Amino acid sequence: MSTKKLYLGLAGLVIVVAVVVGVSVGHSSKSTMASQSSSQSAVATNKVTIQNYMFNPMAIKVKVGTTVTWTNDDSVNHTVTADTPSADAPSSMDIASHKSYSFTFKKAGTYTYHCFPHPYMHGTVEVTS
Ligand SMILES: [Cu+2]
Repeated sequence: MSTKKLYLGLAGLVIVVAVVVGVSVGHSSKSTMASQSSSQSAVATNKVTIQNYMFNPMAIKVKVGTTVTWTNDDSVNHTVTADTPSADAPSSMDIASHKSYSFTFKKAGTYTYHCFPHPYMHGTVEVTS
């Protein structure tokens, strides 16, 4: 029996294991990075700026009873219109350039909203008790 052959076989096995482990480690670290960049967490603030046809920050979180103010920094009118209209959700008239709109959230929940003239503009307010 040749010990040289046995060693060669073991070396080959070690290489195969190393490659498999290396690939799976590389994979998992990549997928972790992808999930981190895709999950956008809500910002704790009560001020939203409307600029370049976007709500900034797009997602905010506040406590029940907080008044949130949206300020329009664009030259065109925008609105803050709840996706699901209710007395507990924001619904502004046109917010003119450099004007603002405020709404007090009295009930916990996740409120998604958009801009009426520009339905591709989206925002979210997470209200917690
Ligand atoms: Cu708009």
